[in-house]
Order: sequence, then structure tokens, then C-alpha cells
Amino acid sequence: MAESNRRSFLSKLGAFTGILALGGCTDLDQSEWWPNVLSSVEALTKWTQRLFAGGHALAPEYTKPEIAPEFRANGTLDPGTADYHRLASNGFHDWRLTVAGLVEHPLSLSLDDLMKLPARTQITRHDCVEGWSCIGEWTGTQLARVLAMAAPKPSARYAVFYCMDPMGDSYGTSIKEAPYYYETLDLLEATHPQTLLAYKLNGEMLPVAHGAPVRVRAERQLGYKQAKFVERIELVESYQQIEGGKGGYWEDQGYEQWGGI
Ligand SMILES: Nc1nc2c(c(=O)[nH]1)N[C@H]1C(S)=C(S)[C@@H](COP(=O)(O)O)O[C@H]1N2
Ligand SMILES: [Mo]
Repeated sequence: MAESNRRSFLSKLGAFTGILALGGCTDLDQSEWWPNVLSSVEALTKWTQRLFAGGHALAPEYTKPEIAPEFRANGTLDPGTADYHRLASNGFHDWRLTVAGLVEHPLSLSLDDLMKLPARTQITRHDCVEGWSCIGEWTGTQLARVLAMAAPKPSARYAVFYCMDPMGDSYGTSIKEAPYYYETLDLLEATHPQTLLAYKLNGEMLPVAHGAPVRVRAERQLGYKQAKFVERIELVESYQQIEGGKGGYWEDQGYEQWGGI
């Protein structure tokens, strides 16, 4: 874009109040100022809603008396690796969440860093395809906020969550060569206000069985989309080149990538 066009665009942009108006700018090139556009939660949300032509309708929330006395645990209950046990034995002090891939500002966040960000608490119902549901109260950081800090590049379409648990047993392979659990969310789900990097369940720090230190809560999606034991988030344009290419450990075995409820 020529400098003069750019200026006039920017001044037009400034004429809109508060939220960046992305309405007229779908044909913009990726000039230098563009990174900053997606580093606010509002702009990122607007952008993903346009890109995926969808909204952010909220999943139902419940009340304290509806919380299940014990939240059922499923899938990996303990990653079982030496690395994980070392992190756990130190209260996850040495754990870092990496945010990388198609972002302007790669991040490395400690649990403390995440807990210092504004938190959201929500009481929601988890639905597993195996045919059970459980209501629990989750507290964590909105993923949209963390993604905005990382400032996605305009080519980013999906968030990939890499987990610390090898899925060795289901294949009879050794832990060393086993695939690790992973999941993906498109950026519309990833920036949904109820999509959290959750570190508490029912007011307590997340137990190991539920994905300590941090797990995803994407409340419009089925249980297998709720990645536990997350250590790395990568923004990508496509997940076809990752593992089995279907967008998640269970997706690679035939489940849908869009696990909507
Ligand atoms: N890393 C990881 N995440 C995972 C799984 C898993 O085995 N490993 N299982 C999934 C499935 S099928 C379900 S139903 C939920 C279970 O979460 P919970 O143990 O907190 O109930 O986690 C999901 N996330
Ligand atoms: Mo599940």
C-alpha cells in the first residue's frame, strides 16, 4: 500500500471510536502496522468473527449447587513421564507455556504470569462422547487475551495445543516413540470469551488428573477438545502437516475436528 493511502486509511481508522473497524479492510496487504491491529482482544475477536463468519454465542453457565460433587476424570490421568513428574514435584514452578508459530511476539509464560492476568470463572457442563457429562467450575485466563499478547499474524487460522502426555498405551508403543496428545481449535473458538487456559477446578489448583498445571476449556466443544497438560500453543494456517493431519489425537482416529456440542 502506498504511504499516502496508508495514512488516509489510518486516519479513517482513527475516526471510528474505540474498536477497530475491520469492516472495509479485507483487501489490505500485510504492511508493517498490521501486526498491532491484532494485538487487542477486541480487534482479534472482530477479525476472527469475520474470517469464520461466526459469532460468540455463549455456552450455558450453571450455579454453584449444580456443581458435581466429584468431577469425573478421563483419558490420561497422569502423563507418567520423568519430565512431567519433575515439573509436578516442584509445583510447576519450572513449567512454561510457549506461544509460537504465526505470531508477532512469541511468548514464554510461567504459571505465575498466567495467574497475574485477569481471570474468568465459569460453571459449565463438560460433555464426553463416551456418554457422560459433568458440571464444574473453571478458573483461568481467557485464551483470547494470551493470543492478543502474542499478536497473531493475519495468516493464522488455528491454535494447536501440544500436551505433555504420550499416548503410548493405546498403541503398545514405548513412551519415547509414542505420539503425544494434541488438539486444535479454529481461531473463532480460540478467541471465544469462554475459552480459557484453566488452572483451577472448583476453586482449587488443577489436580494432575484434570490436566495440571493448565488445560483448555472450550465450552461449546466436546470433551476431547479440552486439551489437558498443555505446554505449547502454536498458531498455524493449516494442521494438515501435523501428526495424522486431522487436527487432534482423537481426530486422527476419526473424530470430528469441529467437536461442537
Ligand atoms: N492431554 C490430554 N487431554 C485430554 C485427554 C487426554 O487423554 N490427554 N482426554 C480428553 C477427553 S476424551 C476428555 S472427556 C477430557 C477429560 O477431562 P477431565 O479428565 O478433566 O474430565 O479431557 C480431554 N483432554
Ligand atoms: Mo472424552
